[in-house]
Amino acid sequence: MPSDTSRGFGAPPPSALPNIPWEDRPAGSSAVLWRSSRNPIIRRDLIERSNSIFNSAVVPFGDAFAGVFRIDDTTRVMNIHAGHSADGVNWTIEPKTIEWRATDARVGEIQENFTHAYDPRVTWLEDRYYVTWCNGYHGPTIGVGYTHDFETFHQLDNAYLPFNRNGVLFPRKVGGYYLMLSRPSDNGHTPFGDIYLSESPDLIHWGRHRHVMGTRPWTWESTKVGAGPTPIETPEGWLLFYHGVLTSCNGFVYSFGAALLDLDEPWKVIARSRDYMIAPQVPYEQIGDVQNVTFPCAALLDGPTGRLSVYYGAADTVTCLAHGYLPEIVAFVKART
Ligand code: BMA
Repeated sequence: MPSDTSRGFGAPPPSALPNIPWEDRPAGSSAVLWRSSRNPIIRRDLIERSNSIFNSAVVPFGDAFAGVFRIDDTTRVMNIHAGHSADGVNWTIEPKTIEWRATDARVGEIQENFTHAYDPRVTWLEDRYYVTWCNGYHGPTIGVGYTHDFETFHQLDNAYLPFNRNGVLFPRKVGGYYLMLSRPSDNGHTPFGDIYLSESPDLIHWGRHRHVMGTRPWTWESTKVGAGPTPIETPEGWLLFYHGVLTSCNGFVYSFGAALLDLDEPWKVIARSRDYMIAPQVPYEQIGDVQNVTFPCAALLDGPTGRLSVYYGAADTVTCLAHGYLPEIVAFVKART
């Protein structure tokens, strides 16, 4: 637990993050994002009865870091757990799953049907950390909840009808509404998927759904795309890391890149990288419970230096880090759009 609780309890995370987990670009590399030499930073069996820890979300919290982690247990139930870290690399993860307190009796109706919770995102919004995740309710849909302290968690209603995945909140209202990206899907390993944007006055009722972006034939993102970390506000637009999937003769291949969305009308894409930034190319991304998966769910930014660190799941088994510089990432997105 962070010793200084003056931040993280009701105060926004700082834009300067001098303690961001970081490694310089390796000599001789020209990659826009490079992998941490400490990968995988979280091994699959960090806690008891854990089969795998991946596709997880991290935020600054106090003088340290907190997160919500996807853990598939040894029964292969998918659920989410809170965790803390002083340096963003070495994590202490709660052995118990998050116990959601219903914000009203009707939320209890959806809790009675718990089947699974996975692929969390965490977003500082107004005065608290919101968590969105893939919540099983007659199939996958998007669960929404919040916490002030990563100890007590409160659950709101699901955002959408099933089937939906990859629900990602914007970190502020735009045009007077809360905004969320999502990817309508099917009840299986969905062989399609575009990113949509929905708006809400209260984080409960979602509507005015707009198409944001779809697939691109004959590329790394030809089968489906899905939003990754919370969009990052830049003067050039909202920077959205997203995963793209192609179907090879051995199944799905999950890579990731980024796009820039209009600041005021984020359903409009300003630029989008033709090339992926990370694709499964090293053993811990290629070999695991699901081969060939790199799946980003969170990013940290040190504003003054532009240093940016992305947390991504690898091969549905472990959690990894990659690093880059925000201005270079934006330039990469705009260079070959
Ligand atoms: C998606 C989700 C992700 C997973 C990916 C690859 O449908 O289940 O959690 O990383 O498939 O298996």
